[in-house]
Amino acid sequence: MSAKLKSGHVAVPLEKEELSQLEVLMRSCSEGVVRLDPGRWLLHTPSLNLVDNIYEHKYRPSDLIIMAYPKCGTTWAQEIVWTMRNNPDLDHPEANDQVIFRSPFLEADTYTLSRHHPPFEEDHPVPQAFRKAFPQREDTKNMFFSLAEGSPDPRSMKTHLSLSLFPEDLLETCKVLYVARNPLDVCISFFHHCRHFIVRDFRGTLDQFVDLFIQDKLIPGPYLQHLKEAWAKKDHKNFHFVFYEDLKEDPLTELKKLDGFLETGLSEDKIKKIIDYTSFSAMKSRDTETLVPTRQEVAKETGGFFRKGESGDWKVLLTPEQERKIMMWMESGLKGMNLKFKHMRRE
Ligand code: PPS
Repeated sequence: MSAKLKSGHVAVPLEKEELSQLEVLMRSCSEGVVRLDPGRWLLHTPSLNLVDNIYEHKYRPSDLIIMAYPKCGTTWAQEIVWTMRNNPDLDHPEANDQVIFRSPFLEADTYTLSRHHPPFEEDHPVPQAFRKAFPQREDTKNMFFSLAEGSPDPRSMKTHLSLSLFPEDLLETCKVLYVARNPLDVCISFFHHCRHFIVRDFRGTLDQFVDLFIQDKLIPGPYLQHLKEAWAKKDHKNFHFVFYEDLKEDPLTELKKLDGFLETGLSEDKIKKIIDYTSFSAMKSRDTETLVPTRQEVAKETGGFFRKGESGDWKVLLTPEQERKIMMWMESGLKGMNLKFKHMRRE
């Protein structure tokens, strides 16, 4: 049965055959997956109402939405933005709280609603934060989203959903920071992520993962369409498009641009300190346990969530054939767009 979303998208459940193909490789899909059109976005079936909530939410002028396809450096951008806006002197008492509480992940519940995620114990930080914020509430279905709704201004919120799943007037209401990353690196980082996080539970090979990636069969759907929607808005005054590769290569220039966009008015000295504070090694050293279950054996093998934090790491793992497939998919999907990524060649 199809369903119509508040955004106007039509959600159609994946057919049995397609779903079972996916389920074999990605057990988290066992509760059903829907495809939204237009856009071909994919969602876990139990999270449809959450996407409606996100669409209908009243965004505020002081909100900043950090938008990116998974593994493009969203968490890094969250930490940079939150620090620039809330902790420029690096002395905020909540700076060591989990980033997800300071800079909420709008659709995080989509992963924890699944039976692949055991219900949170009462003493887990998420229900504890929820109880503290909403002592009277009995319905605990979308705890992450409720925490995002209730968090104080100015809110810096993360999403992997694409622009078209938000209200049409989003950019007239608040600002959006978009982070894009070389698709070859995104594919490798996503592969490790889906093996690491039990809420994804990928059990296949890299070859199988590459095929799912270029066939747009990974939740939240097609990376190239995600990029297209963002690229179309790149000149909007409330939209700031940044490349992961540029942040790595020249963080000072990128953070100065961000300072202008966010209107934070920080001195070069403060920006330099924030660059050190949000470097890969600094963030990895502050990293505490993830809030959702992970496979420790994968973390040991790969380095965990803060895995490598490099550009061009795909060269180590992708075979020439896998690289060729991704390049062909990119060339045809991004045809006619002047969107170029760095570190796309082996030399
Ligand atoms: S998620 O789970 O989709 O939200 O992941 P996301 O945060 O978007 O991306 C994770 C990748 O970003 C790397 N990362 C960083 N790179 C450079 N500097 C800093 N500070 C940083 N923090 C996170 C992280 O290591 C993942 O990339 P890979 O290539 O897997 O290392």
